[in-house]
Amino acid sequence: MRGVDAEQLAKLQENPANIRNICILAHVDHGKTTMADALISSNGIISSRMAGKLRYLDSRQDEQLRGITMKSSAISLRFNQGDQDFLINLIDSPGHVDFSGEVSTATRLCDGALVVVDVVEGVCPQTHVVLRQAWSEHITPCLVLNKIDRLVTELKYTPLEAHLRLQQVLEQVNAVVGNLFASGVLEQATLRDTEKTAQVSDLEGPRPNEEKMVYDWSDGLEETDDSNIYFSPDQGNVIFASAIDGWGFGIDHFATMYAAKLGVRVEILRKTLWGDFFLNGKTKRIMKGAQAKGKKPLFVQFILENLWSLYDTVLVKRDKEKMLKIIDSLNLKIAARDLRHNDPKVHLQAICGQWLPLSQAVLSMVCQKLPGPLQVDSVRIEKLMCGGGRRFDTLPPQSQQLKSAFQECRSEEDVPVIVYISKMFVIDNMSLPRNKQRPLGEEELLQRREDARKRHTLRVANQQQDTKLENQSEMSKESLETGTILLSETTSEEKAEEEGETFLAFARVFSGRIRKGQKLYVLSPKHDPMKALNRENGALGDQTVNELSGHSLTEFEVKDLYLLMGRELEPMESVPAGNVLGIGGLEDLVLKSATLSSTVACPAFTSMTFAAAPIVRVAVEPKHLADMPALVMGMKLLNQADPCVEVLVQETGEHVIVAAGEVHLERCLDDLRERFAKIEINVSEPIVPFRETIIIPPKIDMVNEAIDDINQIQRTRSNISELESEISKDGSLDIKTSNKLSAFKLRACPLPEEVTTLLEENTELMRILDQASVAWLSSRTSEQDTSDRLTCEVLSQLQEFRKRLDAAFTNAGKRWRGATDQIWSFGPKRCGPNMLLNRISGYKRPSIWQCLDEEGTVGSTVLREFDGSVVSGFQLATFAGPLCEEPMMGVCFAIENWTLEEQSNGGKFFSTAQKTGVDLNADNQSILDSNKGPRSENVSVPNSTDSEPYIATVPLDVGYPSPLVLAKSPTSDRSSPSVGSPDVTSPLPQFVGRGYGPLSGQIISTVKEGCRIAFQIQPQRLIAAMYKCDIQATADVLGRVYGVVSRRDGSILREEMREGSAVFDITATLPVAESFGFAEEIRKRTSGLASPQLFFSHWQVVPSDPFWEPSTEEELLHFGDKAENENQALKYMNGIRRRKGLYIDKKTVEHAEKQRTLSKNK
Ligand SMILES: Nc1nc2c(ncn2[C@@H]2O[C@H](COP(=O)(O)OP(=O)(O)OP(=O)(O)O)[C@@H](O)[C@H]2O)c(=O)[nH]1
Ligand SMILES: [Mg+2]
Repeated sequence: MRGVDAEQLAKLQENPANIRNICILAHVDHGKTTMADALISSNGIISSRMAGKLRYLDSRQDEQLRGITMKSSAISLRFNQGDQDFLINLIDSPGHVDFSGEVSTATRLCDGALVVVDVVEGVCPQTHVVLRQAWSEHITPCLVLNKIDRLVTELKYTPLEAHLRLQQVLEQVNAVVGNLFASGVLEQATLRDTEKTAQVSDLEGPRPNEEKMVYDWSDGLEETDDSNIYFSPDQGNVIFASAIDGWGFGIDHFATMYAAKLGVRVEILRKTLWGDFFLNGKTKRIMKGAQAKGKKPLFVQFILENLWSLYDTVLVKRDKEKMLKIIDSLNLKIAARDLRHNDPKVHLQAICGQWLPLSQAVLSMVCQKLPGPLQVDSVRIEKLMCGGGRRFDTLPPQSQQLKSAFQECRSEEDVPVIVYISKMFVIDNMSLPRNKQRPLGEEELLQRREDARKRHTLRVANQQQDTKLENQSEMSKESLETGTILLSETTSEEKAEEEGETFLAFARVFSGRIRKGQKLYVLSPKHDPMKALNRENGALGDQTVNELSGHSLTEFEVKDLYLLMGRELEPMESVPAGNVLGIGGLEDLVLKSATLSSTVACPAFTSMTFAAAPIVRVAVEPKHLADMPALVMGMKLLNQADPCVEVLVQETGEHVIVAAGEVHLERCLDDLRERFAKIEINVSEPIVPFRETIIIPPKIDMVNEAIDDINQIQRTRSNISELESEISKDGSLDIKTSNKLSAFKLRACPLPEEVTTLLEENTELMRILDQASVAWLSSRTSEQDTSDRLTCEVLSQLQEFRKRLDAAFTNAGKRWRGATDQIWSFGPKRCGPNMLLNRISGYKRPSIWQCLDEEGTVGSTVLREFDGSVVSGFQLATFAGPLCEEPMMGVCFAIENWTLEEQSNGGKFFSTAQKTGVDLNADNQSILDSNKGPRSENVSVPNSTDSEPYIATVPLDVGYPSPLVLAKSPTSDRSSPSVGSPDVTSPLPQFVGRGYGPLSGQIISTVKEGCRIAFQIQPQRLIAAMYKCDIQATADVLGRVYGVVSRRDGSILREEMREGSAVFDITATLPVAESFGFAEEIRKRTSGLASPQLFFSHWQVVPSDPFWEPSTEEELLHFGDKAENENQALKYMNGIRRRKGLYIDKKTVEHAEKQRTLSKNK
């Protein structure tokens, strides 16, 4: 029988002071859902006997089958403490690494979290992840040390050993928190420092502590108070529990109990019950130093020993008499039905459930220690409101005022409504309240009875008239038939409605009250409150909405609101601020997450960060081609229903699903088959991403013999394209465009490892840098300052990135000196782990770092024409390398010379590069002038014989925004992906290079081709994506685990025996390409005793050369002349090439002649 109904909960929703929005976070299988069961049973939603067995919040069939949670789901509970009623909106999250996206969606809506740790397994990888997630979302965590029963029953620890173990686990967790705290403080300190110096330099010029050359990183760490961030039982933020047996307690419970018995004050006991204190029997005083004196700590004496003896009596000795005594002494009332039960576990659970109810302990901690919606951290609000490194004070004043709406969390009519949707989820229509049979009231029952009676009498009367009906006319028969048909039609419609699926938004009201029929805006991430407000002020209200709709905001009417009750939903008329809810009718407007608001001044919330990036891809196709539309539709729905999956159509036309891991992929495919597309599908082998790179030529061969001189250049000669090119002995390449107007000298070399790692880690910064640099260039011309929109934090991060890059280059040796300032672009996508360097002696282009420098420190700013085309060529080359068209990584292309001949009227070409530049500093005005028309008279080219100067135009390709295109460029290339000036319809004849197409296009393809050839000159390698893999296994299955790991080309990094147990913690790495079925195989081979957790860790070069053939005598001797089987890189490469339909250099028939001869002889 349910203890609380929806009306009561709705009433509780009105009092934000007594609302707690919390989520349960932990590593996989540490007992989150089991604990949620215990909490749910306290509200009578499930019986306490079924708690732990039912796993009520795992409502999907596959969740129940596999025993893991796959999605986060919410339930609202009531908790009564003293004279106060609390509303707990509880969200259970999955712990499996593949579903960590769901954790992000849960934490975003909460103010507090319960972090559960299995005391036997201790802190595991996902525990780190969830703690970091809670930290970065600024939500307060509390700790539950779970599965303490395992210390008694499985590990057979004594209470003293168990106490030690609990201390260890607590220390482990606090170490993680301490690290997070320290890094947070240091970040803040650096930020403060940067801000301070920036302010001072603004005022005075010279920096105050320039003489202080050594920065003390621990600055600020000591003065910041960290006492309240740690978990400590005496602070009341730790619960000791066994979710499966339904018990749990905090120190407070025992402190109050023993205070009366021992005559000691509660506060003293609270401080001493956990820790190194003991009770001196003689003096009856609590003393310090239990360990040193070999005494039992209070925690052992007063708590653990009692628990241990209960377990011993009930489970081991099964001593019923003693058990009854214990029940009596604890003053418990156990139902006779439970006492009669044969299973001692039932006795134990009945006793513990009453003595130390888990729900009581956990929920009272939640109410006391976790913040409610009224105490939302102000830093958190600012972070939520400002995405993309934007500063809070750059938001328009109306938007800044909304901060107080967040903090006050009011729900009166005049308060703006702000709702955040963190994910969309699907439920089948059957679970919608409108399709559910609700229990009938007494009056309705009477009415129905009356109706039935009437129908019966009517039927009897009809039967009597049957004979007359036989003579009825045809027409009336027909009408009767149509009537039935109509009737059956409506029922089939209803059936379809019941069978379908409905999307609901998983959301939280942060301010105001959302109600049915209300009109709200859906704000897309691109929504800029400033723009919207300007428009609203400038024009009529309705018009603005129409103008903006479809761009960044859409208006909609709220249709259905639901209270989320786990597997059930309760319809609501309105929901006030501070609550979690479900919203219907948004499937066409919201893809995955969104912000809803009643005011356009509200900025879109910062997007969520996902801990696991999707990495496993498969291509899917329908079994029957006619089902293609269903597949496309199904993929769309799948994308919407899962926060972490990506679906895309590749250039090849393949429909691809990208999932976070194997388990996630399997769930996605099941959903696609059974829920969204409802068709049979074929699924390709997993597509694993690879990267291509080059290395420094190896010094030894495959049999460890020194290589004298392998001439790599020989091999690439045959591949060289029709473009005119020449490879010189030092490994550089000279290449000319097909019209011979421009020539390049370039060279490829591997980037130092440290640099590649830096680039890889700072993709987001590089993107911001690129945008800022483009904005900087455009602000030179349009004179609007855009740089101040970057927060100090981002600016200091960028400066730091530059410094670290510089240091990495310096460490790498002389040849890299000054490379940081020569960076032309990163690639692919302008923010990848490859670099284009400008080593052209006469070309000093504006540095990419210039946007960070103070005004006035700008160096040379000559931007040469076609600069953008060179960058585009580089982007294309790095996007798909020559090995198997996978992106490049860790490659540096240095352009050492670039000549650009100028075309004269008579078709003669002349000029060197330096002459065709635009000095942005000196000629700023001229450029501005040139903006007014296609050709400028003001800008002249020295030595130019052409009467029509073309240098004032800067045609920029891929990625440059249109303001940079200073004039309508006659040289713009229409074939390049995003040329900034769309109104150029045809290139002017003089810029078309002798029938070979526009020059900018030729430069793009020449640079691209040049980069590819330069890459091929060097020894090439594939880079494989690697998983890190954590396995916990007992000693007896260790050998089998190692067997499976090594068979799949994995390597063991670490192996540690856990103290006091026979369990080993193994960390290994494994290529993603070899990982499919790995978890399953390990589980099978070890009979389920070991189960690995895989998560993407890094990229690693495959050591073998994909083009290697045995050449030296030793190699031939060792491998024979066909050594393909040995070559892992070749296998990977051919696999990818085959999938992509590229040419493979492989004989399909080995001994064709022999076969023919054989058949002839037959
Ligand atoms: N011995 C013991 N087992 C427990 C306890 N709590 C949970 N379990 C068991 O641990 C297993 C995992 O429990 P779940 O509650 O599904 O764990 P979870 O954290 O929700 O797992 P995911 O949602 O998949 O991350 C189940 O078999 C539970 O019966 C406990 O306190 N003691
Ligand atoms: Mg679970």
